[in-house]
Amino acid sequence: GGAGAVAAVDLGATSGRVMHARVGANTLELTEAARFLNTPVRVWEGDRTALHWDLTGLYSSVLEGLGAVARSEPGLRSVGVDAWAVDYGLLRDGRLLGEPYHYRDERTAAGVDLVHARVSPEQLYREGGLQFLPFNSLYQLAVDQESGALETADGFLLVPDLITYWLSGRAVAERTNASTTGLLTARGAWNDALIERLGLRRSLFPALVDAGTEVGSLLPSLELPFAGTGPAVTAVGSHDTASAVVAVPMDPARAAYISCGTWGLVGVELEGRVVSDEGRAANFTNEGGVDGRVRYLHNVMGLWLLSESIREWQRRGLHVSLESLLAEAAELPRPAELFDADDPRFLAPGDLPARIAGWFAERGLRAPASPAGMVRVIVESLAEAFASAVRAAADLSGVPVETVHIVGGGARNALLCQATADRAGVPVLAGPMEATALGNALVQARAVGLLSGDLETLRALVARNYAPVRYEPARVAVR
Ligand code: LRH
Repeated sequence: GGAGAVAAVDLGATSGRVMHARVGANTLELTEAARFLNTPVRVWEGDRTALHWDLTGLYSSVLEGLGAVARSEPGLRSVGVDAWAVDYGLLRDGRLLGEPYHYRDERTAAGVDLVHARVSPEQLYREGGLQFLPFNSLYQLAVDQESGALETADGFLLVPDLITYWLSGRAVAERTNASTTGLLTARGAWNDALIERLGLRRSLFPALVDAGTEVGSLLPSLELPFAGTGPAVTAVGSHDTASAVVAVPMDPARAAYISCGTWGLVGVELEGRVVSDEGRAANFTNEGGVDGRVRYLHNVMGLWLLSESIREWQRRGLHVSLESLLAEAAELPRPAELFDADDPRFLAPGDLPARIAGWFAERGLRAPASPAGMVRVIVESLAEAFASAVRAAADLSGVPVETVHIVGGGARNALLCQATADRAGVPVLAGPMEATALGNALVQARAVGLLSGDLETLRALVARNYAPVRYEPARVAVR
C-alpha cells in the first residue's frame, strides 16, 4: 500500500519522546511531536527514601505528544509504545497501586537472595536465558512478595504494557519485554513451574502477545482529536532495545550492534538461544526479539556514566555540558589507565566521579582531576568495555563480526564511536540515532499493512533512508 502515518511512543530511562512517523515501502520519515525528560522521584516510605518513576507524569507527556500528532495527522493509523525493561506496575481491579519502583532503587538486593534460596542461578539461566542483573523483574517481585505488596495486587504490567493499557483499556504482556522478567520459558510462554516455585500467583500475569498484534484502539474517553474511531493501538517490540535492534541496518550474519543510550546493549542477533556455561560466566543474555529472533547481548553501563557524572558536577555548581566537555576531552591524550565500566558499583545514582576515583585509588592510581579528563577516561573505558563485549559476543555465538553498528544517542558521540572502532579493530557504522522509535514505527506499519516483509526488508528501508556514518579503526591497535 501507499505511505501512511503511525506514532511511536518511546520512553527511555533518561528521556521520552513521541514520534510521528510516515512509513511506506519506500518511505521512512520521523518528526518529533514531543520530547521530555524522564526524572525519577525519591519518596519517603516510612523507613527509607525509595526511588520511583513518575509514570503518571510521563503518561501525561505522552498524551500531549499524541495530541500534537492528532492535530497534524487526524488519520493516524496506529500508536505503539516501547520503554525500558524489567520495571512494572501492580494493579488491583484495574487501578495502579503505586508508582513503579526504579530498577536503580536499592531494594532489589534482598530479592536476589530470596530467589536464589528457592531456585539456583544455573537453573534460572537454563530456563530464562537471562544474564544476571540484580533488578530483573523476578528479583523485584520477590521483594514485593516479602513486603506483602502482592497480597493486594491482582495484575502485573510492565511499563510499556501499562501505558498501552491506559491508552487502550487492554492489559497484555508483549513478549520481547516479558522476556526480561526472567519468568518466560525458552519457548516464550509464562514459566508456570517457576512462577509456582517462587510462590507467585499465576493470575497476576496477563496474556502474552507478539509484537505486531493489534491490542485495541485508543479509548474515546481520552478525547484525542483523531478522525473517526482513531488509530489502532499496536503491540511493538515493547522492550526499547528490541525495537532498536529492528532498526539496526545490519546483516546479522556478520555484524554486532551496540544500542547505546542510558545503557550500552552489546551483542548479536541470533535465530535461537545460546545457553552455555561460558555465556553465563560472561553474563550474556538471551532476550526475546521481534519475529522470534534472539537478542544475545551483554549490558554495559552506557551513557549513564556520562549523564550521571555531569549531574554531579552541576550539583556542585560547575557550569558544564556534555557537548563542551566532549569537545575538550577530544583534545586530551588517550589515558593510559582505564576503569572497568562494567563494575556494578556504578549502577546506583549519586556521585559517580567519586566512585570512579575510588576505583583508581584502590589500585594505587589517580583518576583525572578535571571534568574533561574524567569524560575522556569514561569514554575510553566505555569503548573498551564495548569492544570486549563485541569480542565475547562473537566468540560465544560464533558470529564472525566484521562491523559494529552503534545506534541510539551514542551514535552522535563521535569520540565514543571512534574509540570503539579503534579498540574493537573493526569499522563502526553509527546511526540511526532514533533507532528505537524507527523500529517501533516499522513494526506498527507492517502490522497495519503500510509495508510487508521480514526484518531484512525493514532494515533495508532503514539503510536507504538513514545512511550510517563510518568510523575506520586506527591502523595501530589500541588496547
Ligand atoms: C535500556 C534497557 C535495557 C535494560 C535496562 C533496564 O533502556 O531497556 O535493555 O536492561 O533498560
